[in-house]
Amino acid sequence: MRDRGPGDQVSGAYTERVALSQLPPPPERPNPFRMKRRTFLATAAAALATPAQGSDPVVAGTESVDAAFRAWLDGFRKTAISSGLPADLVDRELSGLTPDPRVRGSDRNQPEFSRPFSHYVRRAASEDQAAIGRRRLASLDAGALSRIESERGVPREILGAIWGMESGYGAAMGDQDVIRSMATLAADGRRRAFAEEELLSALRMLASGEVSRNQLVGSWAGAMGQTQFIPSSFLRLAVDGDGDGRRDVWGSAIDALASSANLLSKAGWKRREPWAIEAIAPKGFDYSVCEVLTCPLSQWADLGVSRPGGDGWPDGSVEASLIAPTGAGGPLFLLLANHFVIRRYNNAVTYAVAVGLLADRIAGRPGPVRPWPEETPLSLSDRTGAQTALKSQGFDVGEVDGVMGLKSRQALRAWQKSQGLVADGYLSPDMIARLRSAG
Ligand SMILES: [Ca+2]
Repeated sequence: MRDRGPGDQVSGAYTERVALSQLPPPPERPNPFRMKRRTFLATAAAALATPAQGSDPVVAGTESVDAAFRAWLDGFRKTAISSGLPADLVDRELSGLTPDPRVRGSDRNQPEFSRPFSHYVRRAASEDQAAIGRRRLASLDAGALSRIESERGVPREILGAIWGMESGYGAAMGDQDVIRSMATLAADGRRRAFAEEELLSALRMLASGEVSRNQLVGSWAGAMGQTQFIPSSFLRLAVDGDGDGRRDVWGSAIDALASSANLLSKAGWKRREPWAIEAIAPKGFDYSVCEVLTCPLSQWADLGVSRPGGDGWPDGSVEASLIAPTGAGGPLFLLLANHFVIRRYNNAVTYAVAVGLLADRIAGRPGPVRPWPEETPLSLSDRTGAQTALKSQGFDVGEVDGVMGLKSRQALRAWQKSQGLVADGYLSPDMIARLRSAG
């Protein structure tokens, strides 16, 4: 992960794990196998997810933070031992543990400016990145790669793209101690259930003897190795791809890619199906169906949606949903099931679209025919101002938090429709100005 997007950051085996991205700063994404089909980030800053739960942390001075950390640690120690972990191991790993301020910072960081969708995906899926991916894939054992593809059904370019997104093809796996990071997040309260589960899993990895203590390093969100698996995903889904009898997602790229293929395969990857098909909508098209309507390609055709160049659909019965991530003026994508499978890795549209586009490029397929529009980064106050204006006019945006999540995009589409505008749910400076003058 090194180049992650607009709102994601913790990605990786998150959704089945979590990995961290590097491009922008981190919001998050805990939550493994839950997939939200129609949630996607229209604007760059979106993926920030988990709202605060429990106590609002910090604020207080260091002493009370430490006291809160110690109190949590005492309770967790009992939980760990009663879950069956050996007391001597638990005591050895937890004694003397202190919170990691870097994790706190990462967890709370919300960028002032969102990174526009197209800026993110163009950088993540650049020709340079694709060239590195092709070279790195070519350096691996070709027989092992072919075996992974035939056993799991996931093509190597998808695995390569995830590898690139998650760790820069193994170059940046994260150097933060996973036990300390998870303890910090757990004590902090907002992601307690997630972090405690991952911490228990990390301790189980040690208890089993399968990994050594110094392998438990990764992103601030606990994602480890070349394809960034969180501990619970490692335990459930990591596999030995190179046949040496060990699941080494740190030192063996083949193990890491085989593990990712296993994750995707278990999440429902469909063999020989693309992640998306680029689409063109007719004049006067009602974009308010974006993100909310899932129907067969034949029905999209009935609505006037076509493919650039006039190509036919591969199979009209395949279900798809439409997104216009940069508005009606930019590329449109009919997302197929495999896009949502990629979202198990990191539940952010930006991330999954970047993986798809990078994979296409690694495989030598052309990118979108329609050019990306010029996009302007929006400030936090631009975004909260738009949400406030929508809310004051009676549109339900959810929380006014500067994150243009699905609810806010739906509200914007409804407002655009009420104004006779193209209802694409895309927040541009022009739309912000219209919202302000209307409010
Ligand atoms: Ca191995």
